[in-house]
Amino acid sequence: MTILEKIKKQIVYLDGGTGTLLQEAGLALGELPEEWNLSRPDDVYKINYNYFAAGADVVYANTFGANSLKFGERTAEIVTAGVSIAKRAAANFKDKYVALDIGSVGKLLKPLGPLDFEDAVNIFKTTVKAGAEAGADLVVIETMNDIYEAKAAVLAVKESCNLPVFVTMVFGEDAKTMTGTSPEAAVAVLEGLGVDALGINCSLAPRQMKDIAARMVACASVPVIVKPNAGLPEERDGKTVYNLSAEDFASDMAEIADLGASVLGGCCGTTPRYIADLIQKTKGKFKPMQKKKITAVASYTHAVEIGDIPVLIGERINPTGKKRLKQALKENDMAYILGEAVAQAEKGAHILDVNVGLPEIDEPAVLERAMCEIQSVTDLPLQIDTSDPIAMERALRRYNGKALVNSVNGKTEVMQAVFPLVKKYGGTVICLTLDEGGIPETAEGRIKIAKKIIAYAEKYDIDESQLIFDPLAMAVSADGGAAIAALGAIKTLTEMGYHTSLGVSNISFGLPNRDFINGTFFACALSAGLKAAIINPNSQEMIKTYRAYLAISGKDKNCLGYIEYASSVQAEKITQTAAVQKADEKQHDLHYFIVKGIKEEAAAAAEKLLQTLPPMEIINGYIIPALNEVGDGFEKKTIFLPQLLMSAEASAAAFEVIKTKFSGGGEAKKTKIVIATVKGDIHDIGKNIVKTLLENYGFKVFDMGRDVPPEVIVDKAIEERAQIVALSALMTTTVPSMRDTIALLKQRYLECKTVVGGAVLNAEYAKSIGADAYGKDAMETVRFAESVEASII
Ligand code: THG
Repeated sequence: MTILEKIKKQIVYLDGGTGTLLQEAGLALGELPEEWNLSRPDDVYKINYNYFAAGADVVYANTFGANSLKFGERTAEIVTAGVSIAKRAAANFKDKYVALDIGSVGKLLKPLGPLDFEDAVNIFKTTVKAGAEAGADLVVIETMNDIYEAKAAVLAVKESCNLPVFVTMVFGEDAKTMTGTSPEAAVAVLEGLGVDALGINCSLAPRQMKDIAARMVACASVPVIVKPNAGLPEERDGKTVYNLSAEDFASDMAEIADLGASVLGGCCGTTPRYIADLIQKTKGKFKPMQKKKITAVASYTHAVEIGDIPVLIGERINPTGKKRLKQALKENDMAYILGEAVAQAEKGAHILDVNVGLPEIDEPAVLERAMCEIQSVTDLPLQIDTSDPIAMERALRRYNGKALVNSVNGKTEVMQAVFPLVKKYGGTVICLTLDEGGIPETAEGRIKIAKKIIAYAEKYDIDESQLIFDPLAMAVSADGGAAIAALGAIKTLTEMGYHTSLGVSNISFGLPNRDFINGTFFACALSAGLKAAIINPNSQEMIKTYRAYLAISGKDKNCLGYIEYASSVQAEKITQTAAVQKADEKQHDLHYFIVKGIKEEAAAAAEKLLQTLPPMEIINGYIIPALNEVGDGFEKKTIFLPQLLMSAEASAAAFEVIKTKFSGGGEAKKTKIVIATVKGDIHDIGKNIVKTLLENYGFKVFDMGRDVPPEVIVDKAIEERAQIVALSALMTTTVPSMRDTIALLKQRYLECKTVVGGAVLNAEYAKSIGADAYGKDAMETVRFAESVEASII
């Protein structure tokens, strides 16, 4: 039986925490675990063997960190050795599988970090090719904090071999990944990419994974993987231990199996004993996954379902009839597009259409760039609107989410170009009901084309749940029957169980006061069953129609949405009459551009303010309040890490401009901070984020890099008379060296405060190793630094 057959028939058991066992076998601090594939193959073999013997069906080869960033030219050799060892262990049993194990490359992808998306794909490819050649049965991509990196890894697998691929992401207790991805978004993106099983691993105990697992089971069509830690970490006698016994772990896992997760194993701290107990307690609990037939798109943070509640797609990023946008596109002026994106999001759009098609521009390049930049200012899912398959592929490949694809139609040539892209990258597709014969005049003609498209999509293994039909609204000024035909088709398609979309504003081309027609047509279309409306969200006529429709159709419980909307409009009117000058929506200031993370505009706004205000007033009146607003949002979880960093960058851009006007110091904070990833740990993603943010808040930061010995950190703190030492560690194995650093600091420089952070830490643990504060995230570290700053003034 292949692993793909097996996961459809029974619970499949994975192994436990290989790292924990390597450590027990004597892996030294700072030593790369994958080195042992060459230097101590017998120890690795024993670990693999013991997990198989405990009953695991699948063992992860010791290749988690075997990538070319860490091993360079030796990568293939290390990977081959790791897979071969696991295969030798598997050969002692029947029906066992070896997984090539792939973890994060250890650097963040652009725009959050330094690594280009395609470079990440290539790094993963080197590992995948070696692992596939060495005979792995499947590939597991695990412990991913960033869905974008997971996407790069999946593409690398799909483009290098035909092996099955499983993906597990790391979620926090707030049910979000580090970059803010929800379980539903992760499922939409990963299933779109064609993974064979997906789920969650590391960071949490089984109990804390329950809700997340349930949410995944509710929307996934492929088996859900749950691979938790052996409880929460605690420090005992200088060692990290996890607080759940094998028995308790297994009992909690039984509840997770009852929820319907069916690929089970353990992560940090779970020895073969845990796997044996897990198997005992969950045997026979298998529940096959049902195909969910959910129609959804997703950004990197959240999924938007096309279904019961109609969704609004903002049409404004489209050069049709817009001189200003055409000019912006020709001049590569992204700021204007970003402004349109943010404005539509504020007006309540759920998805943004992105169309940059102009004859005189390089559409593939501009579309890719526009998609990437728009994602740095809004987390709404995007709709790729192009008829150029090359532009479509580039946008789909680089999009950090599952896109809405606008569009395919019934022309054979177009279906042959679009469907393979949708199959490869994932996407929900808008299908225009036109073909070689044009747009049929009648509703029946359009339905016929819809059926043809469904049959054709099936050939590419694209389920009809991934299709939305757009029967095309044409100008009613040119053809009096245009609206009737479109509405008839919407109604019939809805009755047949299909989702529909329309470019609503098409209807009014050539007429005066287009909003009047658009609003009424929109109401008719909603009433006929329209599920996705491409509209202008800046039009009050359209938004009011939408809000009113939801209320009168019973889709707005207790009319709460309507009341909120209608009273905000009322408030807007009052402000407008009271204020002497009419509120001009486009008149945004520096504060706004920092909050929204629009770098260029922030710099320009700072430049302008400098003509009338002294630098300090700009900093205190605009920059700091804006950063605080974003920081508060981050703490309340209304804003996520990517947006936080974009705002930090925008404030840095403004600060650069203002700096030039400073005569003397005085602006900077007094607190000096030495920051480092501790000895033995080479992960610096978290540390770099904290550093960026601290600097943007005006602190003087000395970055010591990663794998830094205690003496070096303490020497630097003393030399600079630093008030704070900030320490980062990602791995359980390196937390002890964090404690050593704190101990040495207390010995030699007692006045200095310490703040610690990292994936395996928590407040209690931080306290137990003697830290003054636990930086749960970057923002909390900033708050701590601010409290120290306040105490020295
Ligand atoms: N179906 C699908 N996609 C579509 C359409 C559709 N994409 C494009 C279009 N139709 C929907 N988008 C728009 C965008 C702009 C306008 C109409 C539909 C529009 N623009 C004004 C003009 O041309 O005069 C300019 C507006 C302004 O400057 O304020 O009307 O049907 N799947």
